Amino acid sequence: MATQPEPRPGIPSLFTQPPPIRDPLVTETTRLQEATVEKCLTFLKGLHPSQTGPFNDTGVPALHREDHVTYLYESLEDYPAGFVAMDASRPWMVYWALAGLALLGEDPTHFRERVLGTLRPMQNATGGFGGGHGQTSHLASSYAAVLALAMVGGAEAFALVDRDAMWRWLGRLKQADGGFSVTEGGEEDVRGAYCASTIIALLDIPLVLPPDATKAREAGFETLTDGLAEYLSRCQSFEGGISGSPGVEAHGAYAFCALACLSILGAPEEIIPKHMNLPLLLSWLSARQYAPEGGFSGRTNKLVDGCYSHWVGGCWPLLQSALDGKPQPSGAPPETVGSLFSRDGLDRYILGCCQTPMGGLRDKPGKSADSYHTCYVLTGLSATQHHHYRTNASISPDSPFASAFSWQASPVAVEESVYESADRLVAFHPLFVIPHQAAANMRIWCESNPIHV
Ligand code: FPP
Ligand code: ZN
Ligand code: K
Repeated sequence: MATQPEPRPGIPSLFTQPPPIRDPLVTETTRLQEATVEKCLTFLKGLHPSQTGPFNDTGVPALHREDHVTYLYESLEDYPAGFVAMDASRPWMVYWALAGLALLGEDPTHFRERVLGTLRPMQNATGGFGGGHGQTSHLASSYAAVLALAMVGGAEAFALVDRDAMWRWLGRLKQADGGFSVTEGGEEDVRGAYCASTIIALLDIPLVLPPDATKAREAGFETLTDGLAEYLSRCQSFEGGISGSPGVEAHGAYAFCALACLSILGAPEEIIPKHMNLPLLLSWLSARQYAPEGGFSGRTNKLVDGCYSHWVGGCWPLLQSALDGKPQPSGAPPETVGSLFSRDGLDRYILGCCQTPMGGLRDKPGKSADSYHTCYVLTGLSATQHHHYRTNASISPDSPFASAFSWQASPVAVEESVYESADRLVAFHPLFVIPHQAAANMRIWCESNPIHV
């Protein structure tokens, strides 16, 4: 029998051995799970030939910062013909690259001219941005476009958005059940709710319903946000997780959309327990983190994936804030319930299993890097490196979004972490998923340049 090579020193046995309890019923699902664990274990133990290190004394490889920076710059260049399907996601490509670069400490404002030139033709006169020039407006591409504009910053970027047309378009997307469809005549789900509320909050879009918000008016609503929290509440499933729309399977990506949307609409400690069964949600969300992998899955009986480092990982600061309660009058971080997930486990999965040898980050070992995973794996790493909390000092104290603009971050001590100080990333706003200052600058500029409706 071949002897198993020893893991690198400093790694707790939780991350070097298969789980002690296994499902006795063997199915395609359990076989895939076991194969994934085996693959991840080699990387977690630091033994895969592609892992060049350096490894620290907790057995964790360094973040290959320069390689990831190069990968993301390259992601904004030309693509071969096989990438034609990405032509409907061009604002996303811009957002993922800029967000990833910002997390890594690069300055996204250098891209201002290029981003303005790229996004300008994608805006439609009837409101919103399409995925490319000549394409129908979609809430997801509009969300990505608005976040990219916030990151490059400056009056010209903020003024590029036709906010009057955006307001009217959002009114036409608002549905009779309180939610938003993602495009006119298209499907309605919690992505729509989150993308719409992000756009409304960052661009200071008037809340009053526009004249042609027919469905919302007929339902008796008066504002774009009426009935939205109640709609999200109906998306909590029997498992305690949150689904894309009422009655279907809970998924981590939708959980983030719903919890971030609620936390835009109100203070987490009030609005989340009011509209969600918190104990059930905590139980489902806790079950998303796996051992030994350390990463998160998106749903029950599925595999870990690096992008859930953000979609699931990003739920934790919001739930922590809900449990911590009202912000301190002093502006100091609150007494906290503490970490609700294993930061070390997630850091080990990200740094050990998600870095690709040529730069860029991935879903899991065996998969290729792409800019979507690079962005959201890094967002998750940044989230583990910071305590996110709210203060009474909102940059928009008198607006309905006072709470959303009151978040602060303080670094988690590197001595208490499995990564090194050189691996530290920039803190992101936990609701808008861009740098804090980028969100603040866009909101402040829009407040001082209101649209009159
Ligand atoms: C399942 O894919 C994934 C989903 C049902 C949701 C995907 C949505 C997002 C990632 C983000 C949406 C958010 C915004 C803001 C647009 P799968 O079956 O391939 O993956 P799984 O096995 O991990 O569930
Ligand atoms: Zn993924
Ligand atoms: K450390």
